[in-house]
Amino acid sequence: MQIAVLTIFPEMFDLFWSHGIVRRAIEQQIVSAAAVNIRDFAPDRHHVTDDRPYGGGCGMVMKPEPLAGAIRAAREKAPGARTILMTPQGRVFAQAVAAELAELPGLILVCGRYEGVDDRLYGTLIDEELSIGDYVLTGGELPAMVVIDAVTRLIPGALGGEDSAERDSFSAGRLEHAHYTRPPVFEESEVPGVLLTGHHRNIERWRLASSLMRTFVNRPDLLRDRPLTDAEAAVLRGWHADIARLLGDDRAAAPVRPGNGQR
Ligand code: 9D3
Repeated sequence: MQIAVLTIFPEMFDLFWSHGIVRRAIEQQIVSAAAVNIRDFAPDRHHVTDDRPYGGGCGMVMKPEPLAGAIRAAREKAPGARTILMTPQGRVFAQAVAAELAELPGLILVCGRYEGVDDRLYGTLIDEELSIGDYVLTGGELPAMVVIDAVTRLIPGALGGEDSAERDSFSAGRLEHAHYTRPPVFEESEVPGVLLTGHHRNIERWRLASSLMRTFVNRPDLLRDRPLTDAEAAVLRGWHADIARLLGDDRAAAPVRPGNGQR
């Protein structure tokens, strides 16, 4: 995949390209990456990229000519690429969006700064707008890095030996189970015994329960939005029975007793 980022701060990407999985994907030519300076496409002598808003008001707007020039140049180098403007107004980025983008031959990510870009860029030069969530940043550079990071690791070969893409789909729709490594006791706190037994069937069961517990407590919305798997339902039924026993409700499960509150 060809990735071009259009920004007035291309240096922000120098460290990003040179570490971890993104670096390895570039070295292995699974992706090509370039940060292009929008200023280089400003037609005026001083390479100005912003101007005051028509109609008045505070803040500045990104001028259309440098952006249009940078986008056209990037499109010529990356035929078939999707041009995406990073903006708080965009569709909210999520794992499903990352998976969709990972299928494309190229991405041209345009980073806004100031109050935004001149609205006349929408339509022909921009295919889509993306936000990374509902909080206010100072520009599209960090969001572009977020998108590139999430997309790169989904491209076949980018994760090397790790079977992590597989595990993504195993745990899809749930938070990950707890992880532990040596030592077995750290500041009085022990690794759960089952993980030291080598009993893989029990370890799988424990991990499913750990994953389900974290999801149930921190992100119950993830469980509401899809049907439960049989394995998940079995774990929940186990907890349900344990809780019923603690409450002394287990023998009275069938009829609803009057006077025991709602439900
Ligand atoms: C809240 C009103 N605005 C500024 C006073 C509009 C505004 C313009 C530009 C707010 C933020 C920005 C800069 N942010 C981005 O370019 C951006 C962003 C973000 O701020 N949050 C989440 N995703 C993204 S993608 C690009």
